[in-house]
Amino acid sequence: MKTREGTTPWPADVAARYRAEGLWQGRTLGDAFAEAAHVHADRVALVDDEVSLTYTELHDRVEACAARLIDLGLVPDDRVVVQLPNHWTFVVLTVACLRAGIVPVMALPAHREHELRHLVSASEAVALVTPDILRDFDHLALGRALRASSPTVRHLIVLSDDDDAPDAVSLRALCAPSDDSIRGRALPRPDATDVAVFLLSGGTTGLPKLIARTHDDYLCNIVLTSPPSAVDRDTVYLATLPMGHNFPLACPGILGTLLAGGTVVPLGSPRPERAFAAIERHGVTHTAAVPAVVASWLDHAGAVGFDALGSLRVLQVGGARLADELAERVVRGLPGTLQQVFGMAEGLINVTRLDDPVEVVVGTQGRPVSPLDELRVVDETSGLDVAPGAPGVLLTRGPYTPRGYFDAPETNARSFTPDGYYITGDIVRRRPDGNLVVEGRSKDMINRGGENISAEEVENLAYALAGVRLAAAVAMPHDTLGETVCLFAVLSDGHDLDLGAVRAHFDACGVAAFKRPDHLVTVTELPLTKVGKIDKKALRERLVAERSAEL
Ligand code: J2J
Repeated sequence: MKTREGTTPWPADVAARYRAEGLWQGRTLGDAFAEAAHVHADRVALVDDEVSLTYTELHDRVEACAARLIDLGLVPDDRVVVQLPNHWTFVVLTVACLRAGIVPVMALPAHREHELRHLVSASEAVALVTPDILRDFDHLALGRALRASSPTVRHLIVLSDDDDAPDAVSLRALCAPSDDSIRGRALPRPDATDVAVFLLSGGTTGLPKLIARTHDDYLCNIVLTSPPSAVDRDTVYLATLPMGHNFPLACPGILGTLLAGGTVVPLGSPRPERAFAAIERHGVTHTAAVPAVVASWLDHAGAVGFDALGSLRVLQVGGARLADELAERVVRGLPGTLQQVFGMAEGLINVTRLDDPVEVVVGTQGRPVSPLDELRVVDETSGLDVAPGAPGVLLTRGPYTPRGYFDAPETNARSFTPDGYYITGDIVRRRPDGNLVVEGRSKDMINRGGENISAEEVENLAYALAGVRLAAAVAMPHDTLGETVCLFAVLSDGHDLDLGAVRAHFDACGVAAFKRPDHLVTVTELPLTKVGKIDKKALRERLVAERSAEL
């Protein structure tokens, strides 16, 4: 299938307006990078423990990588599932794909067979890019198994220290400087309206949905998020969140930094010891984190002081609600300015501005980055707009919010209104100054330290366990992660179950480890709503009540 066939276009008059307003520039991300590389030629674009590349050098490797992908037989619009740790090769490969019109599908390092198999098949990927072994997990073996069983995957591309996998293509070799055989080769040129990248949704109903982002809309996303974070040629951006996630990739993140002439520093772990060392060593000015990571940085700074962070100018925090108390500690303690970011791979990005009063920065999740972002806050049941300032479900559409998930008509009927608003499932309050406060969620998800987990997916996996008659996964409040996964289960007579067995079962199913239940509560019955559905609200309230009883 061509990617275009699975996407829901913006209505022609709306698209024309975005073009007329200059939000859609008719430029591809690859061309935008090539222009930046020309302007910032000798400045350092990408640096880590292994390489330090100027814009000219990075551009050369990008062009070479694109040519080598074409030599492998890949053609524009081919999909490539990319599962890489934060590493310089991710940047070269991603920009090379953007340049040649090959579409990366951004998997996360935590994904396992269950998720990758789905991504490969939903995107009809022709290639899979993985590390060989990462954190004791053999990605190469899994890659081989996926290739063997997939009708579409032809190539396995592997990031490895020792290139001893004869049946796989070496990612390092793909990302090497150009040589005479490929230098100056003409490459295909995608159109700005083509799909540039597939991001993943948190997935309310099971496995992640694919979100097709066009060059026009994703460049718009980057261009709009850059000024509010003051990203410019002096920016040194540390990427510790998984680089294929929308937040570090393009809000403004890696791509925003590269288009501005700044320096990107990939780092494989957000652990405070490593992050602090990288910030000090590279003079990092900007970074993005989820609240749980920020909490660990604050704790670490409590022990070693804030000296290593002296260069930090902007700390973006998002992915999950930052508790006001934690926000205050950041504002008081950390050098630089806190920026709250309430964003989503589906589009809409809200940010607090760097010159906002402390009360806004601490107590809100910011406001949209574009005046053409349309927002409605509606009553969950009636779908009508709530009174100004009252909480309701956030709906949105705009120049960088696609009108549907890729090739998913049924989900789209549930997740989008007929007039094209994305139903975020987030419960927000809009203050008179336009800033949003995220109050909760109507979608059945658990946000575990910024990882969005579908309750339904956890329940489906639980039902495969012998003896589970009824299962309900709900969020359990947690101090640093915000929420963890609590599984309530009603067992059939004569059956027993403990948490260890549940977690072992999830591992055996090959699902990402963050989806494993953290708690198991076996019960004889589950509360039901009036229409007979499992009453998750009651279960959540029970967990909250039990927690406060413990305190
Ligand atoms: C509360 N909930 C939040 C916040 C996201 C920037 C930042 C984050 C994401 C992201 C992103 C939140 N407070 N500050 O793509 O570009 C929850 C909401 C939202 C969902 C989206 C970006 N920031 N959330 O987290 O697609 O529930 O994107 O709908 O992974 O995370 O998740 P995701």
